[in-house]
Amino acid sequence: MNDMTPTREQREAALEGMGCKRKRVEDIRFTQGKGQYVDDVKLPGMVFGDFVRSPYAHAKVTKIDASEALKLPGVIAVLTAEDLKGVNLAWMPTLAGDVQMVLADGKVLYQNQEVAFVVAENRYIADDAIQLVEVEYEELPVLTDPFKSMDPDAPVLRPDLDGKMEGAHGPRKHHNHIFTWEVGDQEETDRAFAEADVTIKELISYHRTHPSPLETCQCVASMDKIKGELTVWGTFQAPHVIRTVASLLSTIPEQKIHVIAPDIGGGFGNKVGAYPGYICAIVASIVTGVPVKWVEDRMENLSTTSFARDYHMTAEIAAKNDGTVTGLKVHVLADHGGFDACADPSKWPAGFFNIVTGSYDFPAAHLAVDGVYTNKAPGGVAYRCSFRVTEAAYCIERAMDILAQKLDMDPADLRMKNFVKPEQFPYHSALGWEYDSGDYHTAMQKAMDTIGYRELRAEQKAKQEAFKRGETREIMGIGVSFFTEIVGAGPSKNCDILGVAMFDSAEIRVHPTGSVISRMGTKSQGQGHETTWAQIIATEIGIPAADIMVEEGNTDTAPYGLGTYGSRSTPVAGAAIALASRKIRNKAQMIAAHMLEVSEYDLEWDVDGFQVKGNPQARKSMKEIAWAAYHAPPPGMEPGLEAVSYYDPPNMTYPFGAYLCVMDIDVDTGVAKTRRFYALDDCGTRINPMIIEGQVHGGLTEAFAIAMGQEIRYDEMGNVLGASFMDFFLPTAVETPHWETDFTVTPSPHHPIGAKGVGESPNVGGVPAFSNAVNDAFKFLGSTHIQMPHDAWRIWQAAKDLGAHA
Ligand code: MCN
Ligand code: CUM
Repeated sequence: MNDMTPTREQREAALEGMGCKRKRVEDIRFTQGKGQYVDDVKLPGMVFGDFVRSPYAHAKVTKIDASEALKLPGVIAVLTAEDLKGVNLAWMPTLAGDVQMVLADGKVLYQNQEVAFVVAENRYIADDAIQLVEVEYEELPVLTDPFKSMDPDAPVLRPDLDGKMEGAHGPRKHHNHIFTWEVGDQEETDRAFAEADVTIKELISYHRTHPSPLETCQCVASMDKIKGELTVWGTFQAPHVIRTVASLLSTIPEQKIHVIAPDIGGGFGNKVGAYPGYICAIVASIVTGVPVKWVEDRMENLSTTSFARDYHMTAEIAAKNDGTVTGLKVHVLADHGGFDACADPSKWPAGFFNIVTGSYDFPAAHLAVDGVYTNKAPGGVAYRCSFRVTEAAYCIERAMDILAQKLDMDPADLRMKNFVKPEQFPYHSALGWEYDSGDYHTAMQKAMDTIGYRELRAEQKAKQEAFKRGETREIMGIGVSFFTEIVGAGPSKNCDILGVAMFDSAEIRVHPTGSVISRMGTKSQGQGHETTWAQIIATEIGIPAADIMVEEGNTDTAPYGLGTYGSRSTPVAGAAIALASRKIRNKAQMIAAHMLEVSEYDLEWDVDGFQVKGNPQARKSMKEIAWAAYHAPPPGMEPGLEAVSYYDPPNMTYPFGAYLCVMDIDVDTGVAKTRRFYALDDCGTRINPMIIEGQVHGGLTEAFAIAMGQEIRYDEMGNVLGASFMDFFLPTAVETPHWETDFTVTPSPHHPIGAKGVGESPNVGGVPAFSNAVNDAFKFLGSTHIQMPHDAWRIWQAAKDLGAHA
């Protein structure tokens, strides 16, 4: 070996494979303003569509007169539900088994609902024309409180469902009832409660909020009438699904529909579903024969496209005096708005909410969820939610704190006592899941040691005494949160979208010179797939990540996939990428054997090539093998070096984490300052630690926003409050606390590289950490539960109600 031959370590480092803090390759264009987003798509002859929207939350639409609007120069068409009826598109199916109006058909169900679609030469003319469309409404009684949805005299929101007492998820109890979903053993749970030493019960509400991505939802539809082909560029988290849905609805054959999701400026679950804007742009392009662009503004985005949460959870825990939990009962009232349009691919109407037993070994549990209609925008599954895991984690983490308080136990100690133990994995939960792997005690202990938990508790105690003596007006809270996530939708037994099983895919082609193009069925919206997918391939086939191009989002070139949401990309597509790579490596091994004139069984893999066992000098690098695959493959073998893999995961993955928040609160102003926030995440094998850290920083910032102020509220008239950045709390660097991140690694036993998802974990674990910190601060004054969001006004009010103000 001469001095110039790189060492094994140098060869490994050159790959920038798994475990490397590789810099994000996509950021080269993003940080220079060179991303190509939907609004950058500009086609010859392109026109613009925009909506006439309802000012009322509940009203009959008695008349729509577009004649004045049509007289405005530059206005091309005005579509209403009557026009859409001609193509059977006035209503569309939702991903939750309901139907939804595309344009108001006889009535409106929430403020800003789409009433008519104006198509004009430019945005400004469209906007002017909207003012000229005359719509007559007849107001109806408004229902915004989900607790009143099933009152006997509650207004009928959905006359289209009149008399239908069977919904997509079983029997309906009332005209505003959508479903009841029950899981677990009620009898056994009742018995646990009857025999309990201690029980707690609390209504824990998770308010309505919105993911509010930087880029709103938008699309450009272009129908080529000569070829009979439709091309749609859009902000789609699941482009292939949009193609299938578009084909089913339009009857255009699927091969003649080209769906392209270009760069996306954040999705956060807001861009999974299909919206009236997409349908109207497509229909308008078919009608007019020219490309039509639709771009939401901020208010439209916040008030009409998929909101998040609005879950009202009554949690009860049964326990022994020593703190051992024996039973969990949860009832959820779920506010789905005017249509059940949850972008939920699980087979259940409340997603994976049955992970609500959390990280604790509950021997018995029972869960019931009732979904109801209200005069609010539809949605509910978005915002780093893992399909209702955010709500479930908040519910159980708040409830465990309340139990600790009742037992006069430390909340961290209560958790430690009840954690599922390492030897119990794979663990079967009382509500039906099989947790793949975990080591909760180690993670929690590391978190407590790092932050100095016992010392902080001592400091808190001293502060409480000083407060009681009147020496300070500041109180201190320590928020403990330990979450178990469930991501990787999903095994076809658990999940599908309109009947399509939720596998994902990867196609990898190695070129003669040893560079690679690879395509996946997922679609990054900022998560960094172009960087991380190349790292998996680099490690698996020994070609440097810098020589591997990753492409997603074009349905013509990418293999069919179900898209990116539910932190599923790593658990599902990540596995497909590893398996496709291994197919390539297997073929490469045969080629190398031929080149080295040995049996393939005499070869072993070493970083970036194959070497003869016991004679490492006899080796062929992957680059050499790639050339040979095209130049001189073994006799009888097909030339080329490429592979495809479609992966249907055998189970979900179960990431977890321990989050601790230290907060100082001024009771006189209600201002809460986050002194420290420590987040330990375990997402199994880590592909790119820097990207994981970025995901955690982003998710924690969103969790902070949600817990501490962000909300989509409605008044009794159904006016949506908080639908602009004047009222909707979007934290900037000024408000955002400093994040301390940490990790443990417990690989998933069923995933080819042992990886679990991480994208949503910080929101799942973060919100309870903040809320528990606020609640922990006040509990010495006798409070058990203060509802979110914890903005300064509400904290001030809570302090006042507890008699803490002078
Ligand atoms: N990763 C890793 N090692 C792991 C797990 C993940 O290096 N063990 C990396 C992945 O390779 C990927 C990123 O972390 O680059 C996130 O991976 P994963 O957890 O699989 O999640 P997805 O890629 O499926 O992303 C979806 C998730 C969801 S559901 C929401 S909502 C959310 C989130 O990602 N939306 C985001 N993070 C976001 N980040 C940005 N910038 N923009 C969004 O819209
Ligand atoms: Cu639930 S928000 Mo993400 O799944 O796109």
